[in-house]
Parts: sequence; C-alpha cells; structure tokens
Amino acid sequence: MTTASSTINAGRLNRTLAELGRIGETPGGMMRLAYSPYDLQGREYAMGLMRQAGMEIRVDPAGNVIARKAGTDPNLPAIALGSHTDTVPNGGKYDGALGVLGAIEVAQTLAENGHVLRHPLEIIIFTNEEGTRFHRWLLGSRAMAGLLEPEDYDAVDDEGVSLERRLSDVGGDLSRIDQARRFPGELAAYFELHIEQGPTLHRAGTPLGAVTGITGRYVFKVEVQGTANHAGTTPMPDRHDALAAASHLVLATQRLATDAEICRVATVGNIQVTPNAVNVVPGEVTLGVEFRDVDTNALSAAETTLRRDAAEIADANRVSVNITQVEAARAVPMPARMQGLVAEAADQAGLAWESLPSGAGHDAQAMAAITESGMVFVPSVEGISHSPHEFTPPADCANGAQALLNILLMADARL
Ligand code: HGY
Ligand code: MN
Ligand code: MN
Repeated sequence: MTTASSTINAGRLNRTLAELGRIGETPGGMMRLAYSPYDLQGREYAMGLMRQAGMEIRVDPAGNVIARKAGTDPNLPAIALGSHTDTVPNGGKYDGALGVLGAIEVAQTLAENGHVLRHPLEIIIFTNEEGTRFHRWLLGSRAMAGLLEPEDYDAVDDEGVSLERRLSDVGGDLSRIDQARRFPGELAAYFELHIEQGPTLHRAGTPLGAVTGITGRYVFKVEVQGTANHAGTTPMPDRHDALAAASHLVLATQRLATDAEICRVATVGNIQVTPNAVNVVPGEVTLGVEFRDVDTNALSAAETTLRRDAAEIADANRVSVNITQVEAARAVPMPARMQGLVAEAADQAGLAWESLPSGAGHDAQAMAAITESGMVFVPSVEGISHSPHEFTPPADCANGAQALLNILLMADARL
C-alpha cells in the first residue's frame, strides 16, 4: 500500500462539495428535497463521479443508488460506505453530501493508485433520509434494512403525491420495494462519514468524532380541535381557541426536555392553523412534535407525560386534542469494534478524536439492523445544521475523508 494511495485529494473533495452545493442552492438555503428535480440532479452528479472512479451503478427498487467496485476476492461480502444527498428545506451543503462525496473521494483515490481491495466496495446514496417528504425519514435505508412499516407504503406527501409516484421519479418501484431488502451477511460492514450537526467537536477543537450511538426519535402528529368563531364578538369565556391551547402544548413539549429533563431534546417544528385569519378564533391546529434521546425508555416516559399534559390542556381550553404517533425510531449503539476503527484511523492520520453520541438520526441507524455499522464525525461550526449557515471548513472535510479511507483499509484487511 503506497502512501500515495492512502492519501485522499483534499482539493478535489472540496471542489466536488462546492459543485454539489450549487445543485439546489437557493438564497434561503439548499432545496434538494427528496425526489425533487434538484435531488435528481444531485444524484446524477454523484453518479457521474462514481463512474469516473470506475464503479458499476444500479438503482434499487427503493431508489437507493448503489455503486460497486469488485474486490480481489469475489467471495467476500462488500464493505459499504454511504449517506444521503437529499436535504431539508433551506438546508446546508454538508449534511449527507460530505458522506457521499467523501466516500467517492476514497474510491477515486484507490482507483487512481490501482489499489484493489480484497472486499467488493459499495457506495450507497440512500433516498429520502431526511423524511421531509412524507414525514417518514430514513426511507431508503429502512427499505434496505427491512424496517419499512405499513404507513410507509401508502404515504402521500404534502402535495398529495404518492410515494409510489415519487419513487418512480428516481428509478424506484414501490411494487418491488421489498426486493431492496438486504440481509445480515450480505455486507461485511457499513461506515458513514457525517458532520456532527452539533457543537461538541467544534467547541472542543477536536477534529474527529467516534460515534458511540445514534439517538432514538419519537414523532407525533397532534391535532387540536376547537371552534372557529368571530374574533370581535365571541366573549373570551365562550371560546374554544385551538391556537391558544396549542400554544400551551408547545410549551409543555419544551418542558419535557427542560424543566422535567425527561428526554434530551423536544421540539415542535411545524404548525398549521385553520382558518389562519387574523379576525377568526382558530378552530383547528395541527402540530408536528418530535423528541429524541439515546435511551428509548426516556422517549416512552416523555410520551406518557405529553399525553397527560395534553388532556389537562384540552380541559382547561375547552378543546379536544388527538395525538397520533407517526414515527418511533429506536436508539442504536455503534459496536465498540467500529468505534475502535474510527479511533485507530484518527491516530493514523495524526488527528485528535473523541467519543460522542449522535443527536441527529442517520442511515447508519437503519443499516445497523443488517450489518456492523460505524460513524465518523467532523465538526460543524457552532453546531449549526439544517440551515444555510451550516459550515465545515475544507481541512475538516478532508480529515473526515482521510479517516474514512484509513477505516476502509483497516476493515478490508481485518474483516
Ligand atoms: O433529522 C435528523 O436528525 C437527520 O438530520 N435526518
Ligand atoms: Mn444527514
Ligand atoms: Mn439532516
């Protein structure tokens, strides 16, 4: 293994990050929403780079892009690298993109140095990791890991378009989506490079993170039913004000993670008010609620408290509140052996590292169901993410890709 083939090209990686970062870029941030024309363009761009790195490409029925390079031993299961290229609305240029482009940079470095691994190498672009479409995240990786739920199959997005239609737009096929399933043993391991999306590494000045586990997440749709009425003539005691009640629910949600400290974080991220007119007492409100913790028991305790508080708020405000769970992603530990490879890769690169949990969800938490999975983080400046202000300096991006190459070379030798 010559040193040349074990050193990634930092300039090339950051050029591809900048180029992908222009696909779907708008003044308000990245808009490469899953299955959108921007997403398709981003996938095409990445597939062009995969072909340049000498990889064969297929799209599975879940729409996942799977690039593959044969190894010297065809009997070995592939080692997979990957992440996602879809973004949240008004998102950043590094979430997901760094993991895909870092993996391609690793493959390109090996190819141009004529280094063929023992294991086949796969690079996977998972579809709809963010779940912004259909409000069901990790769709592509959950399909591959056999973790789809009934609600996934008949999902319809906010524009009323079915998953079936959206999936066919990216070359998938809902009627065959179960064929995207892969089973334990088909892959030797999965590694994902990702920005931390939190402040820990940046504030500590630590260049690399060995991820210990990925947070669990519960998501609920909360519907508050009151009575629309005239804002001028309806006396206060006669009101059934859905938005006033919803406001108490927002603060009750926040309290789950602040005063009560039941779970690590709790968020009301979206709200719809009907009829949403300044001179009408709101009749209906729908809220999106999510809470996260690396301990799944904490999520259950938070749900119990939320339901109790909602019943009290409904009574006090003379409305009804209906809470429907729409997602329950369990917390997933990263095996110690995978964490060890990240730490060793950092040492080989002469870079400091620290262990930390992931407060964000990732495709690795689905892939962990079918193969040993590990994650390596690089810093997010001030922990900002899911925002156009998301930023990871070029040197940190290169550190991540170098660590990924070191991990791959060790895994290829040892697994
Ligand atoms: O929402 C998340 O945690 C991830 O960025 N999809
Ligand atoms: Mn991500
Ligand atoms: Mn994200």
